[in-house]
Amino acid sequence: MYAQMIKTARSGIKSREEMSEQERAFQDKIDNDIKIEPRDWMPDDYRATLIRQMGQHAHSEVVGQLPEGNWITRAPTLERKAILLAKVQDEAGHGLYLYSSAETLGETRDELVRLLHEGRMKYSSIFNYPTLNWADIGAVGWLVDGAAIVNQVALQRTSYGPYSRAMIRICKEESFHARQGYHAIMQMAFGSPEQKKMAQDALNRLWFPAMMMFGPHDSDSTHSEQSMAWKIKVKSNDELRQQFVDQTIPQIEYLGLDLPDPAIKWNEERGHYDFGDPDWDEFMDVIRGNGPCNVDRLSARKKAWDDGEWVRDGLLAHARKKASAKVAAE
Ligand code: FAQ
Repeated sequence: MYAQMIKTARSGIKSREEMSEQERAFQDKIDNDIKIEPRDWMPDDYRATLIRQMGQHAHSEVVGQLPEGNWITRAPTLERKAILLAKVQDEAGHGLYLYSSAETLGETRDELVRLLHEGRMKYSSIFNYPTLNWADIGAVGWLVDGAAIVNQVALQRTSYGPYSRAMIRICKEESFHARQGYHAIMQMAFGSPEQKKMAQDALNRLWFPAMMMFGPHDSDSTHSEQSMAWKIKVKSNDELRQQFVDQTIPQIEYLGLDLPDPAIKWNEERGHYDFGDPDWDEFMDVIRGNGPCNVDRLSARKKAWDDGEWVRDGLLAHARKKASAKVAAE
């Protein structure tokens, strides 16, 4: 369904006068912060935008397991292994909440997965960067989950009920993820000179990719204007990026690490940190499929999907058998 919907041309934001009565009633609900629920009427583009964003978000959670999962067997202590295992498992759960929420819009999980595997749906750019060593795992928890939380706390107030409720649940788990990451990086930053060097290197490499997670500048964002009018997004890409920078700089200073960007400077007038731009050409390249790990990530997901077919078939056969036994007994 989504594949057909995205083919329909976007008509831009309609003024109140251009809206039909049904569209005006819908916009009034949004403006009054009344959640939209699955059985409510909604414009086709609202539905398609949500399926796109929630589907991409779900894919990000699932693909996001790969860079960290890669380190479960090599975690430095049993405690770190148990923490990482729990975190990676949580990410799978987040993917499931989000696929289920997207299903309430009439799209199946199988279809979303198919579109991902065919390269027709995206997932977060950040997961196309490698995790080279243990410091990267700390930095992923600290910076990547940290950035994800900034975005997801705002999304708790999104206008679509099932998405908003999924976000509330996910945010509770994400804050454990960020804390465990910061704790891991703290141990390295306060550890031996070699460990501190690794922490610095991880920060330097992951800083700009983490900044890219918020998407292009508002002026270059395709969907922001309409998504904000519909309160699918409640804060803009640039607002969220600034919030992330402001909360993370004092954390870097506490660790005693060098700032990863020479342009970072407190701006008294704005009451915010100034900072430099990520390389947007690199961002575009990564989301077009040409990042350092895109090919590996997609092939790992396709393999997992294919290898799991017998499990899905078995579960379906069992569910069908149970359902027909129930019908026979009635
Ligand atoms: N990566 O018009 P906009 C996590 C695309 S969860 C890839 O501004 P929008 C947890 C965008 O899709 C991380 N593509 O788009 C975890 C659009 O292309 P399209 C995921 C990106 O949707 C931690 C085009 O660029 N979080 O990390 C990216 O209004 C650790 C134009 O952009 C979410 O998905 C990007 N970074 O705003 C898991 C949160 N940015 O679709 C495991 C929900 C933009 O037209 C381990 N999503 N694009 O072909 C959102 O809030 C929004 O979708 C944005 C983008 C803010 C990401």
